[in-house]
Formats: sequence, structure tokens, C-alpha cells
Amino acid sequence: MKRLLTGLKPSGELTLGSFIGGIKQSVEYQNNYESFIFVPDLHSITVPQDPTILKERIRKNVALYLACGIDPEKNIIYLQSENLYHANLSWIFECLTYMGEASRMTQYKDKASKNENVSVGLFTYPILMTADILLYDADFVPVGIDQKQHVELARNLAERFNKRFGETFTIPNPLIPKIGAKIMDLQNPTKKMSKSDGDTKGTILLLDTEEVIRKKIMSAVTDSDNEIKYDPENKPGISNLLTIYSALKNISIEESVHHFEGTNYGNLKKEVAEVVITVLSEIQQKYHEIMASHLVDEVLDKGAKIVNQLAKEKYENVLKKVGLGR
Ligand code: ATP
Ligand code: LTN
Repeated sequence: MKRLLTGLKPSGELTLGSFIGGIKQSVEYQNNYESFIFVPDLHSITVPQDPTILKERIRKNVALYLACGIDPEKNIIYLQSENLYHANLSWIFECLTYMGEASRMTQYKDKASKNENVSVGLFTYPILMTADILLYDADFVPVGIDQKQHVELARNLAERFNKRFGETFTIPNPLIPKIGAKIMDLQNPTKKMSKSDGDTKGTILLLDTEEVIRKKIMSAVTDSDNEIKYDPENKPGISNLLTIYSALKNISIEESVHHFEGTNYGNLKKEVAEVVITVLSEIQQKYHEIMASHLVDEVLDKGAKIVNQLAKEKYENVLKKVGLGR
């Protein structure tokens, strides 16, 4: 079985976008791949975080993964910070990365241009991500299109290391979800629904109450021609609602458009709200059960044990190849 590895950094509360674009895909992949799912908590501190909130969010995110259907029997689930080899291997790759290539990372350039006090960690972020991936010889890395360049860096660094020190790392491949999986902000439907935006009117959080979900969807920005049609360019708001409906009903966009033929925007919003509430209330019920149990700790203890052992072997091999240690 091919190995797959992915992570969602705990930079904010998980959203409907994280679920449809990330977690839901992982639930589908878990039957066909040997899956590693982790919380890249070290990545989240590349921008300032409140320690108390961060700690709570890490636990909540793991409980939410499980509640969304990530099966602990089929996935190895762990925290990045509970395996010291990630940061150690990252250092070795930092020494193999050229300033020029790190400076070309568009996510860094974008974030650096918007913020004042940018950390060195934000600059080396993609190199830690390289270590996350190569440490376990992942064959496939499911990511959004925005992360594709980072997986390409991981490929380049794996090839460079192998060439310089001998065959050591598997070359990973990005696994980008097919069209339609990008969920947009309900208030600004030309912008991605993003967890780091926090709790806004345009973002549905996985733990939002029924009332809040209904309110956010009913006040989603649309247009004024009252025709239900999938046209992301000219009708981004309506298209986004159709995407959400299709993804949660597991039907195609065409089927959704057909379903809403002859109805109005009010009805579309009402039905979208209902399906979101149905899916999320089921997840929330499981989430509360999980949070009241010891499952999160059990799963993370088991995961940490497995990945530390795997990483130790890999890292010792790397040290030997590079000429470090005794
Ligand atoms: P941040 O706001 O902190 O940058 P984010 O909400 O954009 O975070 P990421 O952690 O960068 O989310 O995304 C992790 C993965 O989750 C992405 O690669 C993507 O696959 C998926 N994802 C996140 N938000 C969405 C969205 N709105 N629509 C579809 N997929 C999404
Ligand atoms: N940068 C990713 C999170 C992430 C990741 C990884 C994803 C960190 N390390 C390794 C896949 C593989 C993000 O923001 N989505």
C-alpha cells in the first residue's frame, strides 16, 4: 500500500472549508493508503499564538478529525511537536536549501508582504514541511493548490539529498483535490474560507451552533438576478452554495443545479443550511463524546510511539550519510 501523509495546522478553529477541502478527502483516502495524519503544531507558531488557546485547539482538532471520520485504526495520528526528529531533520534540510529557492516560495512572499514582524520560522516553514514529509518516506501528500510549491520543494530536496549522499528518501507527490473542492468565504465569495480569519460571518466553524450556521448561510452574499446557475466567475456566491451542497450530499454540481431548478435563492440557502446543520450536528455529537473520553490521549500516545520509532531509524541513517555524530 502506498503511504500518504498530511496535516492541517492549528492556526485557527477548523472550518467547513477545512472539512470539505481537507478532512473529508482524508476520510476517503484512508481505505486506499497507509495514512499518516498529524497536527503541524510547530508550524502554527510561525505567527504568534496564545499558548492557552493553542493547547486547547490542538486537542480539539484531533477530536474533530476523529469525529469527522478519521479512523484511528486506519491512520497513524500524532502531533508534530511530540516527535523531536521533525525539527532536527528540518535543520539538515535547511543546510541543503539555497536562499534563492526558499525566497521564491509564494506563500512566504505573500504573508511577508502583508505583515510587519515576519519571523525566520515563517521563511523556513516549507523546509520543516519537507522534513515532515520525507521523514516517513510519504509517496503522496494531499494538499490544497496553495501548498503545491512546498511539496515541490520537498521533491527537490529529496532528490538533492539522494544525489549528494546516496539513495535515502522517497520522492513525494502532491495529491491535489479535483475541481470544486474550494469553499469560499460566505461574505466575500471570491476569497477562500480561511480558518485564520477567525469567527466571522463569512466562515462556518465546525463547532458553530445550529442557529449560528443558519444565520451565516441565510446572510451569505449572492447577486440580484435570482437565477440558480453554477458560474463561479459571475455568480461566486451562488456557485459556492452549490459547491457546499454538492460536497455534503455527495452529488455532482449538475445534479445540485437540477435539484434547485425553478426555485429561488431563499430556498437554496435554506436547503444548504439544512444539509450543513445535519452534517455538522452529527460531527458535533461525536466530538463531545470524544472530548469526554480518553480517546484523544490514547490515539496520540499510540501515534507518538510509532512515529518516534520510525523517525529514529530514518534520522540515524541520515546522520550516518551526512557524516554527523561518532
Ligand atoms: P490558514 O488560514 O491558517 O492559512 P487555511 O484555513 O487556509 O489556513 P490550511 O491549513 O492552509 O487552511 O489548509 C489546509 C488544507 O485544508 C489546504 O491545503 C486545503 O486542502 C484545505 N482547505 C482549507 N480551507 C479550505 C477551503 N476553504 N476550501 C477547500 N479546502 C480548504
Ligand atoms: N503547510 C500545510 C500544513 C503542513 C503539511 C505538512 C501538509 C505542514 N506540514 C506536511 C502536508 C504535509 C498547510 O498549511 N496546509
